[in-house]
Amino acid sequence: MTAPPFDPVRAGLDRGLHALAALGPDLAAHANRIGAILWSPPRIVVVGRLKAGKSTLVNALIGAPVAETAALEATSVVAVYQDGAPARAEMVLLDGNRRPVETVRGQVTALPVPPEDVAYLHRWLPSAAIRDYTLVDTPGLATLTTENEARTHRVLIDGFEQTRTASVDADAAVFLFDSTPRADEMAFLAQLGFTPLTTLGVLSRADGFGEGALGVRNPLEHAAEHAATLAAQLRGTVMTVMPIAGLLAETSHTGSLTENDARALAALSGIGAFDLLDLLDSDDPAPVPSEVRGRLVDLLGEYGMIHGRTVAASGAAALNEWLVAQSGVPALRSVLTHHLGAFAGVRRARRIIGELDQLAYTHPARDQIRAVTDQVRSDPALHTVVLFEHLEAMLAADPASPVTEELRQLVEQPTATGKLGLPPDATADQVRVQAQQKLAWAHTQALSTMTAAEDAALVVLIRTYGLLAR
Ligand SMILES: Nc1nc2c(ncn2[C@@H]2O[C@H](COP(=O)(O)OP(=O)(O)O)[C@@H](O)[C@H]2O)c(=O)[nH]1
Ligand SMILES: [Mg+2]
Repeated sequence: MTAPPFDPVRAGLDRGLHALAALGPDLAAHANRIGAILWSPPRIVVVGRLKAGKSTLVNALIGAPVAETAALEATSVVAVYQDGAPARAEMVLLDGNRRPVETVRGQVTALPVPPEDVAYLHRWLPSAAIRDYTLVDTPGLATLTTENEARTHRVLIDGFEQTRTASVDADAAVFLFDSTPRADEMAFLAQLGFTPLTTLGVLSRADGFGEGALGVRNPLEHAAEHAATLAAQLRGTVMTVMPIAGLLAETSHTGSLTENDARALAALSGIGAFDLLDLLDSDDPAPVPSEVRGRLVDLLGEYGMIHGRTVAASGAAALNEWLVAQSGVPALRSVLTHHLGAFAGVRRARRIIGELDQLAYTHPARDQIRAVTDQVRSDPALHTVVLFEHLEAMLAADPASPVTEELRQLVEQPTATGKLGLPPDATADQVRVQAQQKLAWAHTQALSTMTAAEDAALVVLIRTYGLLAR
């Protein structure tokens, strides 16, 4: 394994774990267990109802057709995709035991035990695309199969609290919906217990949005507009909403498109859009055979076929590039790495501090363990993690409190100006004045708090504004 880049948060936690290990042999074992969480990449879970396009998007992000999109048995099981060689798969049973699973050309075709006995499928693939975060594909929710919903629920929620061994321990979620999310989807998301900073909304199947490929409006533009409206509406639940055409990304990122496909598509130029779609339903062999047309629809969808024809004349590479640009996936990748993935890392660090707290509750050496957790919490490198911890507590206790919003801004914004809600070009003086005002505000708030969480959060806010005021 290559050494991960230096990360001050990890370094701070690692120091804490070393201090814990030095307290005694059994605590060294605990330090090792907790250290395993520290050194594995954060996990991002992809959720949404059946057929929302989750597996298609997972394939596109990984760059290989590994997640099942057909109605195979494996579709009904949670699957964890982690960077690693050699490519292999294990199933994790409900009791936490693991068993190897055979793969055929990268696909799991059958499970040796009934899916209801499987907590999740753990797959390793050598892929740089999933080096910074592990992706978790889930079966749909609230659909035809209540079975599937129960399974997703069990691994993601029940698994958190009860069976740690069988849990997939997700740190962030990508939530897919193809129109406005329904009440049951929002309720499910709330149960998962992520913060808006660790939840990304995806308006999926954007190429078919609204009236679809034949509508008056361009579906991708229409979807982008709707995504912006949803992002504002769902601000309390998601960091943002991005319009994505996963199918176009899957086709272009997995190398499925051939020069023959591009030639066949170009041969369909000059036909009106309505006539082209009529042609797809007919068995007329001209101008390209119907099975070729079928393949093109599977690869490109209706929008991709209608609008990709002109580009296709320039060949498969040009068409591929066009698909990537239309899909919205490059922007999604960037948000996954720099925002959602980063906050998932913060959440993971918070979980490690939580593990140390838990140990202090249950272990006889509680005072010494407390000293270690106090040390970790006061490390300046972990300040954002501590703010995040209070943000989580405030979201549970009183999401509408202005303290919650302040915490969110402090965690979400990387710069001092952003943390204080100032424009990026604000001067040092303006930063100081604003920090002092916020400090005064926090002191006033502290006189009349509504919850214990707010009490605790204000102590940290006051410290933070004090630091920013200097
Ligand atoms: N046109 C179009 N079809 C899509 C898109 N994403 C997924 N699909 C299709 O929708 C169906 C369900 O997708 P899948 O990824 O299996 O959904 P899941 O149940 O959420 O995993 C498949 O037939 C996909 O080809 C998209 O962005 N555009
Ligand atoms: Mg699926």
